[in-house]
Amino acid sequence: MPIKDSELILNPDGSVYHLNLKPEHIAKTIITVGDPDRVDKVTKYFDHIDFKVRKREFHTQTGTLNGKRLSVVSTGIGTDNIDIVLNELDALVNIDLERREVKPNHTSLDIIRIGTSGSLQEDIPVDSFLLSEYAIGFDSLLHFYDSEKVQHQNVSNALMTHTNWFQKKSHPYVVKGDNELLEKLSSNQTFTGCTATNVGFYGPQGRVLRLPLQDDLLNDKLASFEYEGIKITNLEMETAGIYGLSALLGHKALSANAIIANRPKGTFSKSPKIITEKLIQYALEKLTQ
Ligand code: R1P
Repeated sequence: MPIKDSELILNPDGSVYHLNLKPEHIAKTIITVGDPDRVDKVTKYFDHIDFKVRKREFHTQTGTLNGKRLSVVSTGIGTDNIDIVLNELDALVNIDLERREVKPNHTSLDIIRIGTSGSLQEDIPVDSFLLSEYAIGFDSLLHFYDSEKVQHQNVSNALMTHTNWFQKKSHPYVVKGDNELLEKLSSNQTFTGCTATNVGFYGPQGRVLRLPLQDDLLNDKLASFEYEGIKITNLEMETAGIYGLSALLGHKALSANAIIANRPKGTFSKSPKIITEKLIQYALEKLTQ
């Protein structure tokens, strides 16, 4: 049975609905960034750019660097956008868009997030690089999929006990990044950690401007959590969605974070653009070696 028009939505030119891409427009290695303007900051290092398109917060460029074909796609902020980006990228390689049928042979993408993040640990300073071995989603995205098999439930159970988790918040889900990509991007310049992905930037990440929080101590409890060597290192807004959907769809994913804030110390990088630029250079070098 072909996938219905209302489920797999295509634009009149045959491109996927939000990303505006056709299969030939993307590489097998995809770098995701949050900010649409960060796409140029990655592709300016390319030897050649052969495709560009932009719609809403989704800006894509594809080209080559050192003979490797790469696409850079902006996701905007949040795992709600990640649902769109991951499903549409997967459709481009694993669904025959004309016949509206899942292809018999699966294609796996390498998906590398280059993003910014705040450290929860005093000893992971601003202006450092952190690779996410695990991610914990405080959003509910993965629970809408048949996803128990990719979740590390023992870790989330321990976390809920440790934090005395407020049940009206979504049930945290724990997912893992890809080991090969982690090894490829690791060096003595990187920390490795477990990234907490949250549904907002202010209250959900413990920031108080005018509104009191349900739990003032949540960030401290996240920072002191430890389960079988897993410690929560940093907070951002996309990684758990990327890891969860990649695991379900059969893609390899890794999130690389430029640490621009240290929450326990209350400090913010003096040069967030520079450290993000350095992470872009670092990731491109590792990916094209
Ligand atoms: C919040 O300012 C945004 O910055 C972080 C968060 O995950 C969120 O998307 O990542 P990016 O710099 O990749 O957007």
